[in-house]
Amino acid sequence: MSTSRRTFLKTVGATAPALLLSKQSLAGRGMGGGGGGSVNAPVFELPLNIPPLAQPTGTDSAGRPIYEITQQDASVEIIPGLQTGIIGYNGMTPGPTIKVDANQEIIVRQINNSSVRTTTHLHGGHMPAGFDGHPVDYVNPGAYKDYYYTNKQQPATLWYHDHTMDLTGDQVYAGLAGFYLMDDEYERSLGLPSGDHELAIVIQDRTFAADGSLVYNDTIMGELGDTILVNGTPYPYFEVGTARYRIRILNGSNARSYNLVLSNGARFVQIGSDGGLLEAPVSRASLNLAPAERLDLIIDFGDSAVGEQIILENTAGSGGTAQIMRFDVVRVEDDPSVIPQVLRRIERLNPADAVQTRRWVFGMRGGPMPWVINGQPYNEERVDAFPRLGTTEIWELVNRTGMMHPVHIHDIMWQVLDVNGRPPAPEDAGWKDTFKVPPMGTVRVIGRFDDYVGDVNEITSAYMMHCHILEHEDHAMMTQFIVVE
Ligand SMILES: [Cu+2]
Repeated sequence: MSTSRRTFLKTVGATAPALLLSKQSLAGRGMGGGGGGSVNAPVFELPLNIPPLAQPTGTDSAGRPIYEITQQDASVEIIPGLQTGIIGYNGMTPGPTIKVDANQEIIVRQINNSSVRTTTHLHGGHMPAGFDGHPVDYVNPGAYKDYYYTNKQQPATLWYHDHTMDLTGDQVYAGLAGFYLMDDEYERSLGLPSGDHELAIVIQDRTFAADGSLVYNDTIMGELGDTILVNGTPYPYFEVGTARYRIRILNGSNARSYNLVLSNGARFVQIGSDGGLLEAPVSRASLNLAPAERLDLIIDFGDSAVGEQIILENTAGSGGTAQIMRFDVVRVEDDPSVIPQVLRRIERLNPADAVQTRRWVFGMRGGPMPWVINGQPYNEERVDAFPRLGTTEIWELVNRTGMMHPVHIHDIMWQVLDVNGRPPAPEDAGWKDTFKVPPMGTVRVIGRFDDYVGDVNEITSAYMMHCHILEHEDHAMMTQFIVVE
């Protein structure tokens, strides 16, 4: 590991993907209409990309499957006729989807053949300390790291992405993100839509220069693109039958939040959130989704006619960000799927069991690292909490700024106790790892630090808490904790 003292200067030098991202001013460039962006991305002309499933390449001495993923610079066609430089897992964005069962231990060997140093975090994963992708647990170009994932948790929609010190925003924007989907026998027995009626989509906003290169300005307030990609494709279409579909949605954008609706006015049925299934389905007309949050949804096309086209819209966007993708109803189908009224029992954590309440104030100050927690920017050599293994704590997330911060806590899943003093909405009442903390508001969450302890002398055994607007994270709205015996 690196123990070098971190400077708080954002150095864009040898470690930045400078060749891949053109940092140019957007001033004076018109926002395109329709598809948005400066390059006129096609709208509803390209089919939805489904990333390939990663396959194990072998097993370790304990019989655990090993998945090998290679991080590499690549040139890909995102906008037809143009080449875009990316950094991708296996050279693609999103990377291959890893699919595992809960409690199946695996090794993911991340081989860094890219031009930049990296770390890889499994977002939503509960894994032993030291494998969390700490920001300074660098994997240099030409090196690799075996990430040991125990998957000792409820099945959920996870994702793996870059988490490199100061450069997470740059390197996720450049393409380093992919799905990690967890399942189990119980979930498969529920009768939910499955097979080709089950898909995962990641929504990301990007800006492309006229030559096809990605434009990243590293705006301290949060990078907003003008073009929507779904699974790496601009404004795709997806053909469906007259049946229910299970669709997991990840907001993989650096900074943009979405408010999703269907153009035919139909409602969504939400069955899960960050940490897996809810106790019961929730009918929702619109879906507010902050960066890094996940939704597990049923969309029912059973009442639609063949030929109907239903657009997934974003009422929080305008111009090129007002539309996401289109579902084209192309065939009549029988639908054997069901939506059980009880999905999964959730053990309620009891505030009376909390041994500790910690208060974390998310704020802003002057200078190059303006985003702070409890008045301080992240410092890799400072650990701000040492929760004890097996104990329950309440964390108060206090926002002293005028904008929402999606706060993400690594290691364990949490339950929301209240938002500005009020109980969470049903869709936020399951297990979560990312919390929308409203402007000048407070969210209280409760969690139990089970299974894994770190080493107080080994900083890469710390887990992180940070804002998941990646530019806020990179400009220091991050802290770390080590779980101790
Ligand atoms: Cu933030």
